[in-house]
Amino acid sequence: MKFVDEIEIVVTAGHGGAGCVSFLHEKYREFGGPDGGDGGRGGDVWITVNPSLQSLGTLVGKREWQAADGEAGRGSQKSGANGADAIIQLPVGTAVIDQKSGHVLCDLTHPGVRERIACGGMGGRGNQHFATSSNQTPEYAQAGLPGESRQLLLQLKLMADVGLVGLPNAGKSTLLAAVSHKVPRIADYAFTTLTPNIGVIADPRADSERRLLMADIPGIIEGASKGHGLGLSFLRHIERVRVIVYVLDGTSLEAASEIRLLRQELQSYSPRLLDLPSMVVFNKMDQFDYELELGHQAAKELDGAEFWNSADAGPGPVSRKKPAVFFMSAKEGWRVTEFLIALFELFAGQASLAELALNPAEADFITDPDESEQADHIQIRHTAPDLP
Ligand SMILES: Nc1nc2c(ncn2[C@@H]2O[C@H](COP(=O)(O)OP(=O)(O)OP(=O)(O)O)[C@@H](O)[C@H]2O)c(=O)[nH]1
Ligand SMILES: [Mg+2]
Repeated sequence: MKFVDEIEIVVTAGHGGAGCVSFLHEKYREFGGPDGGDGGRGGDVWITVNPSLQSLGTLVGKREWQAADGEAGRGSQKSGANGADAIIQLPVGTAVIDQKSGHVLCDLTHPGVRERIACGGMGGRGNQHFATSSNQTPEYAQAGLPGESRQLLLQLKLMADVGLVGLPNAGKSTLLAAVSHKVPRIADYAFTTLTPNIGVIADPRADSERRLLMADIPGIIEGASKGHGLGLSFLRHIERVRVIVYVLDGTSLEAASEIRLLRQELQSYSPRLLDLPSMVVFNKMDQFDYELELGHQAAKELDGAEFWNSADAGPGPVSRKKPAVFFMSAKEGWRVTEFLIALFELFAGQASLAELALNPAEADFITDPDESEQADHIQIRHTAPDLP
């Protein structure tokens, strides 16, 4: 199914049923008085999380959601039935925004959330309630009230523990493929990844059963925060991550300026992202004699970069500390295990989203129909040879 992360829908709760005007006519009780029953309540519209959904794609064919109207009341004091509720199932991570007010009505950040977003109208009262001493035969009953109606914007922000951030072609998707069962599209050109991929990664240490969700998003270019490239449409998918991994093409000699650019774009999108703990990966090291040529130079350049230096001034957020730097090859699997161990260390003592999700296997956000059959179990590959 196509990956859809934003959609507008209209929801309308049910109209309340009308109250009934009726009079009791029985043998020997010809004027038995008013007995019109009440109308039923209109159904409500609810939103719930379905953890097995990966995108808003299921809503593409259904933009209007309507709960059932309440039934009208009947004679003999019979109330009309309440209208059935409408229930909209959404993937975890969806924000529900009222288009008119701009308010976020609810943010479905964890499974189990259930929110009423449009209330059904009250049923009208039947004429049985309106008899008075001066009017014992009221020819009047209340009409039901209309249900609430709202125009909603649904925005999916993927839920992941770790976000891979890098320029196009740096090897983000290759890294995700190296550490998870996910097989994203990988190719030697920019913007291979057009929609985010999420994979489940496992702690490689034998005594650990920990899991994390890792998001691979499309490459970031200058101006992404203003919508350039694939821009805002995917930056939102790293808004909720708790650790950022900067992935660099290690064969480029521009490490510091690349990280500066990536951080600028993150900051313009949401400054909070720079306060997150991070790691740096120099990828594609199999193409380089990194110890001799690039490693020292790039690491030194990065080491001295001004954006880490504020950390040295004293205690501050973890993010301001210099991140661990890994020279690795995602393609060959070099240093991938060390990288993973360090990554899991950052989550020591705190539960990951993968662990909080009801079923981690279901948290595999499949974004491409060709990829949908690839992941039926969690598996980690760390069998490739390490750097000599
Ligand atoms: N030699 C070598 N090539 C790599 C490595 N990692 C990735 N590549 C190659 O680099 C190219 C880009 O890899 P991708 O994983 O598609 O890069 P990406 O960062 O996801 O790219 P976008 O999705 O376009 O942003 C592919 O041809 C990969 O085979 C590596 O460790 N070593
Ligand atoms: Mg990619």
